[in-house]
Amino acid sequence: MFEQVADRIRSAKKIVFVTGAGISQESGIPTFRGKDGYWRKYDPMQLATIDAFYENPELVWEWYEERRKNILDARPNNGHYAISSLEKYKDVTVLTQNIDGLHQRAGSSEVLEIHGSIIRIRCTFCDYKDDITSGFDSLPPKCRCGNMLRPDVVWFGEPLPQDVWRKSIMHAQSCDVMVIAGTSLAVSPANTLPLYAKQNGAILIEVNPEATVMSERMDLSLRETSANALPHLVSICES
Ligand code: BV8
Ligand code: ZN
Repeated sequence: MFEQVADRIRSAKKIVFVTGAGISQESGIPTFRGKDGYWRKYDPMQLATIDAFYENPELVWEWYEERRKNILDARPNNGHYAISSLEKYKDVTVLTQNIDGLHQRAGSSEVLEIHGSIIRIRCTFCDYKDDITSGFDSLPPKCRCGNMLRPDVVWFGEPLPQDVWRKSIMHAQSCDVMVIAGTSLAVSPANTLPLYAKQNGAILIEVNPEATVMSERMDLSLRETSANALPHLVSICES
């Protein structure tokens, strides 16, 4: 099976990666639903929502500030670097659910952040948006227009940025191989991306130490961590 898939990877022109929290786990960033789950006291599903933000903006901001500091101390791992190194051989696009920016820090040049970025901020009222380059004197931070600022992430119940989602579907529908790495595929509509790829005849490869709800639809499941498995996929393209 692996050999068949290896041939398809070797001959692939366009490879799309769909990544989730698991690919950053080996950089020391906790996943959402794993045993090292995020915020011991709180359920991310209860915090990463617009209602939680307006109910208790300080608490939600504290959660994001703690995560942002942890992310800024983190380094990309071999899984991130393997994906960026593949750009030497293939047309590579990364569709990530992660908000940590580690793919870009590992050198990937085509990254779509379908759930936004923890290192970007935007106003809850006007169209102000900027990178976060330092801490805040008080939480929640305020915009110069006087309204609250929020992390530029997509919360549960919020639509994904339209242009990013439209481009993500276009990439999924035009790839030869889709590698789904480090995601439980529990969250929609991100979890529909493999279906778009499959519809277009792409080979689906899952990289995850555990099975997921879509494992039986995969052409190949590598039951390994992404930091171990992804460098092997690259070596196939190098051979
Ligand atoms: C939308 C940003 C429509 C914030 C995130 C019922 C009620 C209410 C809503 C819904 C519902 N049913 C469905 C929905 C929709 C909802 C949804 O899917 N809910 C799920 C949970 C049921 N989705 C939404 O709300 C989305 N919006 O649908 O809008 C709409 C349209 C028009 C108008 C209005 C609305 C928005 C979803 C985005 C939410 N934001 N993140 C933040 O991060 O703070 S989602 C969050 O979960 C992260 O982005 C995370 O990445 C993502 C998905 O999780 P995973 O990445 O997969 O992480 P997880 O921990 O689950 O899994 C890790 C995997 O890695 C595991 O499989 C593990 O085995 C593996 N792993 C572990 N270690 C490793 C590894 N793999 C490899 N190597 C390792 N070392
Ligand atoms: Zn404003």
